[in-house]
Amino acid sequence: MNILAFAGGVGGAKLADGLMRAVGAEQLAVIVNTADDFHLYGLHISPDVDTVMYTLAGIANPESGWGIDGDTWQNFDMLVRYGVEPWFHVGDRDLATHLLRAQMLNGGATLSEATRKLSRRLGVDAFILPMSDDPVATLVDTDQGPLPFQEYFVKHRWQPVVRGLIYEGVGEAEPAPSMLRRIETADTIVICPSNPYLSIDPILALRGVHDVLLNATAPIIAVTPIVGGEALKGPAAKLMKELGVEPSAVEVARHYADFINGFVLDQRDAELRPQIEAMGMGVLVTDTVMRTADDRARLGCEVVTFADQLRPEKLGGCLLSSE
Ligand code: FO1
Repeated sequence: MNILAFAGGVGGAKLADGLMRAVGAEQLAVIVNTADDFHLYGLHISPDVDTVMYTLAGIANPESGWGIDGDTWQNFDMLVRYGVEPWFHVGDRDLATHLLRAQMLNGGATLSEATRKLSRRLGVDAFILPMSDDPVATLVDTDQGPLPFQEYFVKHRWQPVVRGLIYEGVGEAEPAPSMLRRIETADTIVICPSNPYLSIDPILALRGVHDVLLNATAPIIAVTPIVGGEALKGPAAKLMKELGVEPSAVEVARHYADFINGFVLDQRDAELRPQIEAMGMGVLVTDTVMRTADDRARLGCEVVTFADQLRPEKLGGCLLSSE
């Protein structure tokens, strides 16, 4: 059983963790958005990659979902003392990741090589693959003018009204090594409950990815990031409204409809099932809200089992018992 997940920030990392618990780390590869990456103090910050890596290593901050549990902010205080007005919080432990990544990148390693080394050293056996080794940067066109992604998201707390999104560099960027082959050979592909526009679309926009998904033999399952018209975390619902799309699980399913075979809908939205089935895909209705590690594992297991029902020859997959 070989599971390939597409993920962005916190929601995606949680389901990736659930899939890892359900099938075992060796069976899981996670392709992670890097269009949120940026440079700060000369360091390459890769927030979504780190969120997935820390989550799978079991050291993510449980409250925020990003950063490291129990981290401290001495470097932040020192930056303030130097007269800097920092708006992006890099914890002291998190800083070690950025220092080592910078050392590896400056020594000629690619982002995917650096990620492999860092995640291995944190004891992560799942394969974490940044979507590209080339720079791609989301530029958010807002009512306050164009904003680099982290300025929109963190500095302005996603309050500016969004008019459009540009994934700068995506046309020239190569998908990460092994990514297209992994899509072709996966047994199951899972689009995690990440923001479709900010986290998943940059991956889909890379050359060849959409076509390979269209031709993939594996069942492709998307899990809703929208429940009851609201995002569980972050700006997905607000962004959808601002882009003229109704913030609803139906619209998320429609967004992916040309290449997915199955959609996981939250039980609070069960009445939307017929509308999604009418798009020609299978629907699993369940509790998609992941508060605890057990919730993640349960959802991971349900997604894997659902995928198995969508293929002609059953492979099984979930290692967890279903008591
Ligand atoms: N998100 C915030 O809202 N404020 C921060 O200061 C912040 C710092 C930060 C540092 C390292 C890291 O890996 C992630 C961090 N995030 C922070 C989260 C991150 O910027 C966003 O959640 C993602 O880019 C969106 O997926």
